[in-house]
Amino acid sequence: MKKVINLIAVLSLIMTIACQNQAKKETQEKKVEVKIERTEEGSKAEITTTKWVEGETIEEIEIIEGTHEEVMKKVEALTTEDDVNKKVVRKTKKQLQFKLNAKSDTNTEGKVLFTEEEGTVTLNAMISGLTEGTHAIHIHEKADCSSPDGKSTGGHWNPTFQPHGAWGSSEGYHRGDIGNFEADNEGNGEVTFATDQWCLGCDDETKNIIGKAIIVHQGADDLTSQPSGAAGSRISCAGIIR
Ligand SMILES: [Cu+2]
Ligand SMILES: [Zn+2]
Repeated sequence: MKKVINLIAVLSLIMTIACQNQAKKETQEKKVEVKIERTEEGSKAEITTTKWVEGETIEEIEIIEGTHEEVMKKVEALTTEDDVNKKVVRKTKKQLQFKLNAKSDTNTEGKVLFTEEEGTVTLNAMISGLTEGTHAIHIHEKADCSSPDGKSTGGHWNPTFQPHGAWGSSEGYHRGDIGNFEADNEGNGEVTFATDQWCLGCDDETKNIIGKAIIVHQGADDLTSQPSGAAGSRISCAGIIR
């Protein structure tokens, strides 16, 4: 099938509208991108609208097909107002970011970013003030970082009642068993971890990580000791809350 013939114009119209919602006092930002392609039958426009509302990214893709004149008319209308007949593909991206706070008399701090897109949650953590070498990172069961030793977060988050272990192990593992990462000789470490076994605020309590905590440990997780891998003291903590 020779459907898409030639790309005649990629017109990128970026509008950043910062408007204050009076009632809720939240700042909304919006970006609109328009891509126009000429096909055998006429033209096709893809309009991507990205909005940032209270830390959540919402992406909407609208596809308009028809004769070139029709498409251009609708694109024009769309970039001014929303009411035209169109196919809407809704794609939602959620993002939540937290600060990791030092615990157990350390200076271990950092940032944690969770992104949920198309059923996958990606964790990205940047951690500083570590001792060089291997450290464990887990999700613990309560978003309560109030105690100086981080123990107020409880044990490992384990909604499926499995033994502690290496992520993906056939012998079982906790849904909070992220594992280990390395810190360099300047005390910095980075963690990237993605899974479809978590969600940000869905109804499945075996997947929902909202209300839980991220804990970084002084030592390495041996991936076998019960109930938590003998990873030592809890040196940094962040509650996963909205
Ligand atoms: Cu832990
Ligand atoms: Zn565990």
